[in-house]
Amino acid sequence: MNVTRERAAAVLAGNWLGASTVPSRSLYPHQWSWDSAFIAFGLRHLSPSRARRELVTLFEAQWPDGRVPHIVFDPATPPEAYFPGPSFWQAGRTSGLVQPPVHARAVLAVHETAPDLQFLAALYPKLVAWHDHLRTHRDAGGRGLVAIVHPWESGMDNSPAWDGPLSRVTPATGFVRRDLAHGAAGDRPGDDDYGRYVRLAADYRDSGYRDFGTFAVEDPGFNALLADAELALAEIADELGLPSGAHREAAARIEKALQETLWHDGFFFARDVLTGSLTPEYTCAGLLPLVLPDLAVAPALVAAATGPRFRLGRVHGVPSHDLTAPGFDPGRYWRGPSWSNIGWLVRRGLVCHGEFALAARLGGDLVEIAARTDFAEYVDPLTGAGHGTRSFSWTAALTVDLLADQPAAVA
Ligand code: 2M8
Repeated sequence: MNVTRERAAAVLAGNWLGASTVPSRSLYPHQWSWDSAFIAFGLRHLSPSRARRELVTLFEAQWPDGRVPHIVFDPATPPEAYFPGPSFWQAGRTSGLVQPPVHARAVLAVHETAPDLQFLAALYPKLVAWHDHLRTHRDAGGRGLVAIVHPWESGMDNSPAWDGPLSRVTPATGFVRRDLAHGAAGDRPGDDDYGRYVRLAADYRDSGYRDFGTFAVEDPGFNALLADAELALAEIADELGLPSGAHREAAARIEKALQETLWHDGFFFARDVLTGSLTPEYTCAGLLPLVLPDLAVAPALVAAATGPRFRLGRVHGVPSHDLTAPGFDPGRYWRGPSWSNIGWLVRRGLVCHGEFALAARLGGDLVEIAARTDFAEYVDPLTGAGHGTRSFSWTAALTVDLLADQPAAVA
């Protein structure tokens, strides 16, 4: 076995709790929704049964209304290990928010590596209920797009794209941040932003996890991943001999809405539903529609990715924020650093649109920086230096997946 693959496998083994994987033993000691999907993409090459278990465990925590919670708390982990924990959310053993719906694609990938129709048949109705939940409860703008109610739902917590909408929120006080015990303050969101996250989550909780409050945003990343997930669901339905047309139609509708309402002047922007305006920041979320094979504007989006704002192929990974923006910060969380899950998704998008050389370069670089930084949570796009926590699960898992797909990319 390749050395990098062995080290990545050891990270995943170390973060395995027995029925799911924590993103990090120190910073994130529970199960996270989209992390588990990315982790399954890697685990399928190491142990398909563990990959299936990872996803089944997550869906065992699905709410009766179809939502897949963004955190499933480990009862054996002390409450002070993570804030906000179960007593904050008051929702049993989960949080009440969601994260991007990358699960259908993960379920399909696990089945492709190790065919298991029983697994597909068990997960299919749960995935349908999950997507239905988003469609019926989250179309705040009436444009056929999902609105997120909290920055945590985007997975890109302190992205500059949320600064405008977040400025309406009064920061909460009187809580203790646990993340700073495990991460450098300069790598993490600032205190005011954190206070706003807590206030928004508390307000949403107090509404019974139902109402849109002061934050409702149509995120191009979340919606592109939902369209991609509908395409994956169509393939799952085909495998099971079930009708799949409705899933392809759903994907086409979301893609059309994305292009008609979030595409502006050569890029995809988020829309603040409360003001109706597009947020002006160029962030990596705007590149994620590349995963859609029929995307008409793909050539223009590839041009944006390789242009001065993201410099794909000439920096490490895919910067989370516009390199030319005054607020670009190469080491702070989602305000500049490159994350391996975004690089991995963009690489998939490049393959989809025939950009094979660029995809191979990006894939090789992602493997190399993951190995060199001990599977860092994120890296400085300009220097490749690691930031955030180390032995981070999705970085390890996606490295395993890249090595399986691109064996030449050996560090
Ligand atoms: C980060 O988010 C959590 C809150 O959900 C946090 O900062 O405590 C994000 O990077 C998110 O995308 C990720 O899923 C989570 C766990 O890795 O950490």
